[in-house]
Amino acid sequence: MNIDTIFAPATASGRAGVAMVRISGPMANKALDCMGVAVPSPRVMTRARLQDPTSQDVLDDCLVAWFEGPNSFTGDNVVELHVHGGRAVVESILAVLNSIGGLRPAEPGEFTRRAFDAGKLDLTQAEALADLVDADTRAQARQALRQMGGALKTRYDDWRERLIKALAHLEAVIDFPDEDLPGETAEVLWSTVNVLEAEIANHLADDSRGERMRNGVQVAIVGPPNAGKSSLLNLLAKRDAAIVSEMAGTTRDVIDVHLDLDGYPVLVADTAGLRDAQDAIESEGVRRAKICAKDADLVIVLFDGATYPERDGMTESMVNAGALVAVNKADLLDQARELEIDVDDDWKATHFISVKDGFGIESFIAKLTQKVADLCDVADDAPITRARHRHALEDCCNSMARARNVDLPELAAEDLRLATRSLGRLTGHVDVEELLDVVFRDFCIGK
Ligand SMILES: Nc1nc2c(ncn2[C@@H]2O[C@H](COP(=O)(O)OP(=O)(O)O)[C@@H](O)[C@H]2O)c(=O)[nH]1
Ligand SMILES: [Mg+2]
Repeated sequence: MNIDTIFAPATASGRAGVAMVRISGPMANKALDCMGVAVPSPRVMTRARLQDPTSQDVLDDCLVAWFEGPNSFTGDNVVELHVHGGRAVVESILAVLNSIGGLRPAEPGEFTRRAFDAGKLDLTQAEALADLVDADTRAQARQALRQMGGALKTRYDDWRERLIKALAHLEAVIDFPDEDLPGETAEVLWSTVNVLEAEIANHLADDSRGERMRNGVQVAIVGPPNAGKSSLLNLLAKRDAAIVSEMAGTTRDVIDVHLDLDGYPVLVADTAGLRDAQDAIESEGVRRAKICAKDADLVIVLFDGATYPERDGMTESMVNAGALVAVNKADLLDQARELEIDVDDDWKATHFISVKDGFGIESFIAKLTQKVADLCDVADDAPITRARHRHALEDCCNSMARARNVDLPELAAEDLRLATRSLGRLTGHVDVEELLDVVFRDFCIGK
């Protein structure tokens, strides 16, 4: 049981219709009492008048919800004060709570930490909760909600249980070498390990899609100066994020803009035009543009229609397998609209667009959206969403591979124990020994 009673606003600060202040801990009901409110029926929103305990001033006429532990988010006694969202109201309530002995302001993440400690959620669900709060797009929110619902937890718990059973088999072989163990024990154990290794490897081979969904797909627009890169960025952003000018070399630094592309999170970078730069600053800009393209998940290579069909060599070198290639200023090309069907091989996969008059933009954006979706959509409903997951799973696979390759069963057991611990780290379970005891108790050793 937590000794401290903590409190904090659960809603963002600033002017709003309603703000929610949460109190969690053994003194939560006492806090209500101090403010002149009788503890209401649990889980029923109840209207109440909060009073300052010293001056008896009314702090707010509000709604109060009472959750009696352990049936609450944190597992503690929890009070939610749904008050009017003005700064003065919230501040005065926080000041009163602070003045009550045994209450203190919560640390960041402390409510969720308590929920984790109380076993209300595992680490992957706690992470998903943070992701849901941070989600900017629908697809991100969907992914976070699935993970919060236990999609990863269920899978990792299942793997861990199976591995612990395999380990228990191995321990039996070690501890009872003279017993008449079922003949297939070793076989069963290693086939379990092999199947698990394959399942985890398959889960890992997702091309980081879940992580990309969480962080946003990095898209870089590159091309020669004046191709219309900044104009394209502004069109995608639906605002004047970058300066557009007929002066070549206007964009010198990388400009990032967050976009919601049909529900998918995208971070588009506008870059300096690729050319042999005129000065040190521009040359640094070109260097950054190249790095940006290299790090990007997707590169939009934009050629200048004013020079079509001549291709700029530096820009051409940026075309990679997944690149989205376009020629801008199609309005300048009389033939361009016919060229769409009759371009030579080199230009086949190219979109002819005009940021100026909108020609080809719709299908260009549709293609961009499709590519972005391909980069973060997973068939799996429980993708890896953090590097932390990836590292722990890789450690687990490495330990299993080592276990298979050592001669002594004692050494193999140690490696399998490390493998279960890696899985335990994912969900926050570390009590491997304890679970082994449980499994062992039920384990048949032929007696
Ligand atoms: N004719 C025409 N001009 C364009 C088009 N898109 C951009 N421009 C112009 O091309 C110049 C360079 O554009 P900008 O976006 O700054 O190019 P950047 O150097 O690649 O970023 C500006 O004068 C734009 O107004 C287009 O589709 N057609
Ligand atoms: Mg520019």
